[in-house]
Amino acid sequence: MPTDLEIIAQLAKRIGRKLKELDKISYDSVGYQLNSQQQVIGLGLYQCELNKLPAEIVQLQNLWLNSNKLNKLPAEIGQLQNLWLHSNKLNKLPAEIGQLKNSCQLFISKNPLKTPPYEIAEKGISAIRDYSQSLEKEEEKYPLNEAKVIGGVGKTSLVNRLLYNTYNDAESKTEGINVEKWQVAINNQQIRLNIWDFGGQEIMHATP
Ligand SMILES: Nc1nc2c(ncn2[C@@H]2O[C@H](COP(=O)(O)OP(=O)(O)OP(=O)(O)O)[C@@H](O)[C@H]2O)c(=O)[nH]1
Ligand SMILES: [Mg+2]
Repeated sequence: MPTDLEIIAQLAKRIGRKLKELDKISYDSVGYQLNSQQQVIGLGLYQCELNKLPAEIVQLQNLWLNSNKLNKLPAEIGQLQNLWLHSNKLNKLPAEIGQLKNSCQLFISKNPLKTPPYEIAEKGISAIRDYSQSLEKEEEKYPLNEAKVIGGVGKTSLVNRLLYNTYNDAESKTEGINVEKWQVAINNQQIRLNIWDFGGQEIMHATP
């Protein structure tokens, strides 16, 4: 397991920015905050062109990611007390955001948010949780189908274009499998589709 400081060093390299230790993180900080055990408890990445949140940093308490290009959040965001996502490209919040504590502060303005609608998201975690639960109940009424995306280059890009009409020319490689839900109307019938986006590497290991 890399230490928190090693993770910070890797992250700094990946985004090509210097990350400094700071006493306090605020909306335009670029740096990190340590506790007395040298654990990173706060991270600010203002305007860092970040399009994907590294999964390793999700044990943090305070995460400030204002003015980036995030269009997805990892599902594992459990421990946060403050999550600042002002000015990103998020059009949906993962259902796992409902697992955050009700007291977690979420700042989500200036995102092209569709699910949940912005009016719900700004009410906070418990409103988001209620909304995704009611959505799940509603969804259960429709038939569920599965689609598996395997093959050469461009799987994730294809899924993103279909679901979100976005394209990222620096798409990072998919680790494992990423399942995206899509609700689509075909011949006037609502259909639920789970799209399984496989990482190229993993599928090769799994099929000797
Ligand atoms: N020129 C061009 N580049 C593409 C196209 N589709 C994807 N790419 C680029 O090719 C790279 C890999 O695309 P991904 O969509 O991540 O490919 P993937 O099949 O999901 O790859 P793994 O997750 O590693 O299996 C990214 O840099 C994309 O921007 C395309 O149609 N044309
Ligand atoms: Mg991929």
